[in-house]
Amino acid sequence: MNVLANSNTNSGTTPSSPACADQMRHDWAVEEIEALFALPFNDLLFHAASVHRRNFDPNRIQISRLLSIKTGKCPEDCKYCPQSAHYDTGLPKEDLLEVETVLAAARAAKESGASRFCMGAAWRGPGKDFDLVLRMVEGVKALGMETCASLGLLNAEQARQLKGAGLDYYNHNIDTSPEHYDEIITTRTFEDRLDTLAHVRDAGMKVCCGGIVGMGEKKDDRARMLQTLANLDKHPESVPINLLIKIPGTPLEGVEDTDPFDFVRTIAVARIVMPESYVRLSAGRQAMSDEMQALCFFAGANSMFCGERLLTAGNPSPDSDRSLFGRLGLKPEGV
Ligand code: SAM
Ligand code: DTB
Ligand code: SF4
Repeated sequence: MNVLANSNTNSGTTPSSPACADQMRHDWAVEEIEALFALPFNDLLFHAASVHRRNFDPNRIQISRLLSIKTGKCPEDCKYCPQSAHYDTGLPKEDLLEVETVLAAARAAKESGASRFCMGAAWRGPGKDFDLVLRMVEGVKALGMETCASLGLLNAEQARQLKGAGLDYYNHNIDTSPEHYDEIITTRTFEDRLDTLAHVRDAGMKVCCGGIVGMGEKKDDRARMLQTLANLDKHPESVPINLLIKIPGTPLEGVEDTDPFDFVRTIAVARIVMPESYVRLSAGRQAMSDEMQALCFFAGANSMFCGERLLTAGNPSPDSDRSLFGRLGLKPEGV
């Protein structure tokens, strides 16, 4: 199979003037995606970079800022997560933050160059404090920022209420392949997650959905995870690819390290199968070299989280990110 059939050497085109539009496919066979993963690294990166520059300015990165609005004590058993009540990770637990505290953080994020503010809550899904979260969304939207929230499972009504409050994106990851899923989470199913994504779409919000690399999955699981995302009726507008942050106390703390090139391959394949989506280089950047991050950008990553903290885990300092952007000639989107 010629998996390079649609690549060319075109460079520097922008989304408004694609020289050769990439086909938006929703019928990827897993064998095709595995064949992309199996390409020689240089061929894969060349293909992905070609797709990237046909659809985006390759030197612009969308910047989001995360805030944990409710930390810890989560009833779910996600084996990677510092916030699950099932594991002792020593994390200080907090109730829902005050609306004003969240808005002050959003103002600071905007001043530091973030265009999107993402609020995460360690919930199975929204509960009694949901009205306060709706006020947070309204307030962040009124600042002129893009809004995103990650609150766990949603029903149709909750999705409508979030849309009504001004939520632009909802983050809900599939995390891994359908086959590997039960090894990682038992308290909610892969289908539950797909149902939430459908409610988000039906309510008219943009979908932010991706997964994690480095949880002991096989290479085929990465292909199946990306196949699931690419074969959704509509590609998620934003696809976070997280490198597992190994959290002491979680069942995955001792899992084997991922080969950095395999992580870059995952970014590249995501870029090829979802040509118009933002692919986000997400959690795990503290464990990556500058060179590895540069390869991820070349392979098509064009979004990231900036700020010292993700939800509860660390992230590179704003100074080191500024320096990296300067050295690579990258610019934040919207500046
Ligand atoms: N509770 C909500 C949920 O699960 O949808 C929202 C927050 S949850 C922390 C959001 C996502 O963060 C997870 O789906 C997972 O992909 C990612 N994540 C959590 N812990 C991580 C870790 N240790 N390393 C990498 N990614 C992680
Ligand atoms: C996503 O895919 N990654 C972000 C966001 N969506 C909500 C969260 C990463 C969390 C990393 C662990 C922590 O900070 O607690
Ligand atoms: Fe809870 Fe989300 Fe962490 Fe799972 S990933 S334990 S749902 S906070």
